[in-house]
This record gives sequence, structure tokens and C-alpha cells, in this order.
Amino acid sequence: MTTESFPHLREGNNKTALVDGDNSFSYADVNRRIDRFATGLLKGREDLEEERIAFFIPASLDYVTTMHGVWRAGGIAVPLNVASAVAELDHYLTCASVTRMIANASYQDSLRALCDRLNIELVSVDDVLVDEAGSLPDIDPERRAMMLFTSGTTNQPKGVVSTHKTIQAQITTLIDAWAWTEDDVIPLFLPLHHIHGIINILSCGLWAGATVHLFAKFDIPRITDQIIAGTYNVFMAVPTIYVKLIQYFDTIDAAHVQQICDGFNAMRLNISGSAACPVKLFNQWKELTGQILLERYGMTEIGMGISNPYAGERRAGAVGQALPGVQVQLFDEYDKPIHEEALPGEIRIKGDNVFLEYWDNAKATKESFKDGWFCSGDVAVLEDGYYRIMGRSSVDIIKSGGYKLSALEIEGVLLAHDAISEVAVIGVEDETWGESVMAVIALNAGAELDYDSLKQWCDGKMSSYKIPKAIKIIDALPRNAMGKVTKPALKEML
Ligand code: MLC
Ligand code: AMP
Repeated sequence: MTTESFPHLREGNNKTALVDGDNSFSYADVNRRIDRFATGLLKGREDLEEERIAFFIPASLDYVTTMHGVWRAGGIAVPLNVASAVAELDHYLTCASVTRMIANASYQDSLRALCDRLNIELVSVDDVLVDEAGSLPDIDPERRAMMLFTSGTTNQPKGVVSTHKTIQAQITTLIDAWAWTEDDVIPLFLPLHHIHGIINILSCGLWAGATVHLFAKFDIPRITDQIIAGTYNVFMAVPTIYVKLIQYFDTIDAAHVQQICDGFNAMRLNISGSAACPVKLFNQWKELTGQILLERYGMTEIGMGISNPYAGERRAGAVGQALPGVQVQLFDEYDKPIHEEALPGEIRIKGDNVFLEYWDNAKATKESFKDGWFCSGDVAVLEDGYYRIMGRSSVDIIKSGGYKLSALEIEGVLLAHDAISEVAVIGVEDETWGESVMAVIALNAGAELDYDSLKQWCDGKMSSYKIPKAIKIIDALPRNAMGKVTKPALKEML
């Protein structure tokens, strides 16, 4: 079996697979279009042989056509963040040695110079589609299928490579655990360069034969109108989305709030993940909608690993138990497995769901595994049969609104500013974003800097959600005897 074995897509029935605004597309429509696209990509070759094909396409029929088309033609799909800054794209495209970029006409102008410089062919989905589908290769499930860029404790994001088998394992465990069926209808408004949107929503939906409603962004009025109309029975989001919905309730009248909450109440499932769901938020959501949020834990490198039960107690502040097919073990600082409850340790994961490698980075791949276990860097504790996430082993990783950000990457960009002599980027607790980015800055002699001008300077150099939400100017950064900035001390000081 391969990723192309999405059974409902292959069967190509007349049920609605995707809804995009006023347009609906059946499984048959989508399936035929994917085959025509895959044939066009091949340009007469038998197999793309893991050619890296990047795409810069918001949630749409074109996105699905491209992702599955690349898979069916034997390429590696590299979906990119449509909100990326050019400097970030340069890194992704160079790192992955991308040869072709698929982008809608509206994005092509902004990408042309970069693609020309990197010798990348820039085309649209329509340019690739051919009239008649031809024969497509058989794909071994062990082959590479997708590369997603993830920030970590290095200053440049790494390409996480999954195989067809990895992706299938990540999808099928969730289909069973969360009881997906073809009667499900789900809105998709999360970005499609991360697994939450790609695997948990889009791929599970299409694998199950469900209907996925596509939104280019989290458009609260349009989405809540559909919720009132009873369109959806499943809702998956990051905690910030639930916070933003509750904030929205303060801006509309009580009867409208009640209609939205009734819409949520009628659903079979509301899920929260990608960042910690505060107990306060869990309780607020229950009070407002009657829904008991199902919180789960995952990571780009593993898909989903741990989940509260679909049937059974969903515990506030906890992420639940290992998903079927996923092995989870906590390890202490001496790499010894922890078998007792209440002792915190690093979450390590084994299973078919675990990624293959960081692209072109054997060193990072080797360092992230110990005895065959993938080391997540997240610290958890087992309490009464439920895992609870306690934090991360690195202060250099920030989770803001579900996005994983590298403090080192942001510092690297800020250091190029003329006024900045040294900088430490930290995550500070924030009710909306979970953590928000703060830059603590020491200036060069005689230099001045205000927040607005720095924000403007950052524009185009990094994705907007990475730009610090606040700055703090201090005389010098606190450092330990080794000369390293002591971020925990800095956080405490602030
Ligand atoms: C937007 N902004 C953010 C931000 N998102 N700032 C910090 N952190 C974020 N996450 C800023 C923008 O830069 C902009 O700033 C302003 O907020 C408004 O932007 P917007 O795009 O209109 O915001 P909104 O649509 O409300 O976006 C919020 C959001 C989005 C929550 C919908 O952040 C989002 O989609 N997050 C989910 C990311 C995700 O899918 N993570 C999963 C990774 S996979 P300004 O100053 O320009 O106005 C993973 C594994 C797992 O984690 O377990 O799932
Ligand atoms: P990413 O690398 O973007 O896939 O983000 C994965 C990280 O998100 C994990 O390593 C965790 O730190 C965090 N994460 C995901 N789900 C949860 C959760 N339910 N609670 C706390 N942290 C989470």
C-alpha cells in the first residue's frame, strides 16, 4: 500500500470530498484531476524518482491535486508556507534541492526572481495538467513522500522527511482512535505546511471519505456561520483558536453566541493540540459549549503520539495515552527508561509513524535518535495512566499559536540590525498565543531602537508570526561563566 491508496479517492465515488467557497468537488473529480496532474508532472518519464517538488498554494483543490499528484508520480512533496518571507523560502528551496515549484498565478510574480536565481522551474497547476491521464508508477511504501520544514534548536529549519508508510501509519491510527467515518464534515483553516492541517484534518478526512471544507485562513464569521448552520460535526484546532473564538464571543450579542455554542454542542468531537491547552480554557469551553475537548500530543517528526480517549475520560491538562501502533516511553537524564508514575522524563517515540530522516542532515538525524527511540525534547510525567506534558528541555524553542519557533533563528535575523549589539529571544507566557516572542536587546553604543521600527525592519526577513511581539532594551545580557546567555535567568528577571 502507498499513500496513493487513500481508498475513497482511488474508488472515486460521487460523494463530496472538498468544498471551497461555492465550489464542491467529488472524490471522482479530485481523483481524475490528480491522475491528470501526476501524468503532466512526469512529462513522459516513468517515475519522478523522489524529485523534490515544492508548492506554494493555499488550501484549495489545487493544493490537494499537487500533493497527491506528486505522491502518485513518485516525487517528494514539499508544501511551503504561503506566508513565508523570501529569505526563508530561499533556505527551504536550497536545502531540499527543489527543481520545480508549483504556484498559483497570483503568487508567481513574487516568486519568479527567486526561482530564476535557484534555477527552479515555476509553473501553475493548470500548466501541468494534461487532458488524459497516463500510466503512473507503483510506489514502494518505504520511499520518501513528503518534506516539512520544522524549527528546532538550530538556527535554520530542518527538512523532516516522511515516507508513504510513515504517512499512512500517522493517518490510520487517527482514523481508528477518533472514529472518523465518511459522514464526517470538518472545516480546515489551519496552514497546510504543518501536520496538524495536512495529516490530522485533510489527510484523515480524505482517507475516511469525509468532506473537508477549505478556508484560506481562520475566518471567524464565515466559519461560525457554518457552525450555526450545523454543517460540521468535527472541529480540530490549536488552543489559540479556541481562545480567539471566546474573545470573539465578547464582540457579538448573547443570542448569536448561544447559536454558535449550540452548533459546537451538536458536534461529535472537538480536538485541541499542537500546544498545551490550559485547564482554564478546557473548562471555559466545556461551560460554553458542553464539549469536552479531546487534547492530544504530536510533532512533525512523529505525527500524533499520545491522545486522550475518544470514548472514556478526557482529562484536563493531560494528553492521554499512547495511540495504537505508537510506542511511548519516558527516559531520565541518564537515558534510563522510567517505569514509575510521577517521575518526569523525556518523551521518546518508536513506531511506523516516526519520520525517516532530516533531509541531507545525517548528523541531526543521528543525534535525534537513541537506541532506536526518537527523542522529542518534550518532558512529561505519567499520572494515573495519563501523560501530562511539563515543558520542553530547550529554552530555545517557543510555541506561539501552535507554531514552533526557533529563538536562535529569530536572533540570527535580528543580529543583522545595525543598532543591535546582542539579543536573546525568549517565549513569555501569553493568554492568546500560549507563548509570545520577546526580544531582549543590548544596543550598540549611541544607537537607539523603538519597537515599531524594528517590526517594520523585520517585515520580509521572517514570517510575520515570528516577529517579536515585544522588545526589552537592557544594558547587557546576563551570561554564565562559559559566556552563554542564561535565558532562564533572563525570563525570571523579566
Ligand atoms: C498570527 N500571528 C501570530 C500567529 N499567527 N503571532 C504569533 N503567533 C502566531 N501563531 C500574527 C500575525 O503575524 C499578524 O501580526 C496577526 O497575528 C494577525 O495575523 P492573522 O494571520 O490574521 O492571525 P490569525 O488568522 O488569527 O492566526 C492565528 C492562528 C494561526 C492561530 C489561526 O497562528 C495558526 O494557524 N496557527 C496554527 C499553526 C499550526 O497549524 N501549527 C501546527 C504545527 S504542527 P501583525 O502584527 O502583522 O498584525 C504541530 C504538531 C501537532 O504542532 O501536535 O499538531
Ligand atoms: P511541531 O514541531 O511544530 O510539530 O511542534 C511539536 C511540538 O508541539 C511538540 O514537540 C510539543 O512541544 C508541542 N505540542 C504538541 N501538542 C502539544 C500538547 N497537547 N501539549 C503541549 N505541547 C504540545
